[in-house]
Amino acid sequence: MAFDIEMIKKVYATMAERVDKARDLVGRPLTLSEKILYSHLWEGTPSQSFVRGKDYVDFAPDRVACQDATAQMALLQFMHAGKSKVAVPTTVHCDHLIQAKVGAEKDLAVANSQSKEVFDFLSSVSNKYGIGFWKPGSGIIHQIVLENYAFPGGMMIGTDSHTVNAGGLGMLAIGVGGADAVDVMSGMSWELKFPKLIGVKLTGKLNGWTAPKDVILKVADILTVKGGTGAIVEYFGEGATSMSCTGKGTICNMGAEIGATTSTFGYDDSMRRYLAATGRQDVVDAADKVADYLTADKEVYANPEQYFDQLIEINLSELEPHINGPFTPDRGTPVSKMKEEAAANDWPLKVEWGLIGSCTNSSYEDMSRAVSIVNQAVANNITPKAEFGINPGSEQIRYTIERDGIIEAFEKMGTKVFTNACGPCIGQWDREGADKQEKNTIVHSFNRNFSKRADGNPNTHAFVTSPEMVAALAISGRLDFNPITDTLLNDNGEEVKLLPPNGDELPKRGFDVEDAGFQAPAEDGSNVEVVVSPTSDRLQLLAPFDAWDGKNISGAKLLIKAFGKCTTDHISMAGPWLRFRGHLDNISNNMLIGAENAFNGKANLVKNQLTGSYDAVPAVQRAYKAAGVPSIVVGDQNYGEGSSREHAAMEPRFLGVKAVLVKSFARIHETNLKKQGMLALTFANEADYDKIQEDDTINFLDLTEFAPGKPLTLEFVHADGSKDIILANHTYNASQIGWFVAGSALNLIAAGKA
Ligand code: MIC
Ligand code: SF4
Repeated sequence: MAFDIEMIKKVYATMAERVDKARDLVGRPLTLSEKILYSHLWEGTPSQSFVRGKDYVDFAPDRVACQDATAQMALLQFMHAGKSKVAVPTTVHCDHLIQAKVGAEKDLAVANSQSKEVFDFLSSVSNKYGIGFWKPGSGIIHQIVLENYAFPGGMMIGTDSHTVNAGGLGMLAIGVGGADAVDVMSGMSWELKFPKLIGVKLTGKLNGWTAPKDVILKVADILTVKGGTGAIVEYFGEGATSMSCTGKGTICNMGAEIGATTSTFGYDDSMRRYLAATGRQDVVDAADKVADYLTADKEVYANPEQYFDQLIEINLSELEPHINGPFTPDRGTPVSKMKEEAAANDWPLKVEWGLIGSCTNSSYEDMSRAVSIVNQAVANNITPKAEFGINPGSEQIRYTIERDGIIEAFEKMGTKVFTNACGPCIGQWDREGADKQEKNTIVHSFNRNFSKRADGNPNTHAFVTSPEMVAALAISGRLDFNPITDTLLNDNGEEVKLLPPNGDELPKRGFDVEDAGFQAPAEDGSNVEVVVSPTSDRLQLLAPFDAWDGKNISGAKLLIKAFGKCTTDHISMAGPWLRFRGHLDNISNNMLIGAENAFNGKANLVKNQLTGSYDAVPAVQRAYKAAGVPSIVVGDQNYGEGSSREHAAMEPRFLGVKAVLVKSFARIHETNLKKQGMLALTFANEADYDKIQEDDTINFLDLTEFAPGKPLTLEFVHADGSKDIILANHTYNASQIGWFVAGSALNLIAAGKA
């Protein structure tokens, strides 16, 4: 039986009435995305139609999921909200804090001892407030959500950008910062600008070496890392229905890489099969009763150009395997072009490592298709040229692939089987020799490949591709190996051509697991004590941020003008810093250390305007804070791309930065800044970015008139006394301005005024 089946039935019980009402109000057939949005309004039955890309709307998500690295901050905030229990079903998953070093058993034991304090904290807070707790080793949040909680037509939020993975089961699942999760856990509405809609029509059928991953690698190449901003991507067509449910999950998962709010697919047989295989026939029975409401109206998919803001068509029969990277997930190269591209760009051709796993590609089907390539290598006496590592997505998958001989087959090739966790995907990879910073290439089935992300080495060229392609490239040891046309030489000197992958969508003998790693919360948690040691370097209780003093900010210094790509990995690095995710003061020492200073091209070296000397960004900001001098950060396009981590907003807030002024923002980061009481501003005229100079002092001229839709005026005083007046746009509505005024959204909740 599914968890929370009564909640799911309740959602379905009102679906028809709400969607029918919405269709009347909107006055035309509805997409699936609209059906889910309109059936999850905070007000209940819809009473008006909303303008996409413009109206802020209050929603009522069905559930919340948090992972350990973000849950610490989310739950520290929730503890301030004054509630005794979470208002909607919520889970916490321990997956980010486990290092991949020697292999699952030892690595997990090390994590359990090193992060004991944090896991104990998360487990006791979960127990106290009615939250389901998934222990370290149980698996990666998004895989567990897909296996246990996601349901067609549902809406959920999660404190991780890849929450969107649950779109594979026909949900609208959206990544948010912890403060947003706190709203919903506290029984409040959750606000989102009504998204635009991008339709992706999939014709034809996947075949040969092409996998679901290639669909999203292609979409990323088309739309780029910001092309999906503010939009939901809805996939449909014969190519969609012929694909597995976990394959759909892969596609939705990497929707985060194009900045999309989320992605989804209509309810179909692949979802029925997956739900049944994961023990949720009850969800199938309930969903079948409202099946028409769990996909778009027929007219929509027949004439999609009339209903979507943008339409993309991809013919799967012609789609080639893609290899995206390095350093950005939207740089797509079809396998047939890799020889030229790699040579033209001087990418190291030798592949050092092949990694299969992460929340994107760690399903049973992924492992089974990848191992079909590995088996061919073993059978043909081919010694793999690169090292191999896998991370199963969950204990259920690990147990089942072990039972089915898949792990053994991987091990025959010397593969390291890491814990069911994020591992190398988030820099939790103790890669031997990474400190030498050699230029090298790795291939992986993950979603992100930003600089330094996997192993901390800025010279590691990481390429993203499907699990089966990772297997082929790692066996060949070459980035430009094309398994469709090229052959390999085996240990007997014979030429061998690999056959295309084949595998089982779902285990023939069903899934199995002994201990999935779940801990249900206490019925009554009022007596559970949550202890945070005042001397801990891992956890720190939060103190409320100061309210706005009602005055214009004046005499602010420019802390950094960041140039080019500035993701949340650049603003608040993960890897070794994950250990401080529950301690705001300590983690603030990584603030913006990865961002490139536009004035000297260096990372983590900025001018301290009080002394004239250069120092690390956190040190300079701490000096400004100590002197009571406000500061601002200037950035480029798509600032804050990537993760949902609100540390990237809380750190500057905590250290005294007042505003972040950029060419454009990624959605989650912009909201995180607003929620923490910061000013998130964009240049009205992007070219003004060039006017900002290293020694600038900034005065806000009309912050006292801060109002929705009204740009703010900033005066930049340069070192020679000359001035530039710069207009800054913002997207704050009235209640969001309230967060700024109060010092943070949480301050309002704590005061009972939200
Ligand atoms: C990521 O993939 O970058 C993460 C780590 O999962 C983040 C969350 C975090 O920083 O904790 C995300 O994607 O939101
Ligand atoms: Fe974990 Fe990587 Fe997925 Fe983020 S993208 S949740 S780090 S596996």
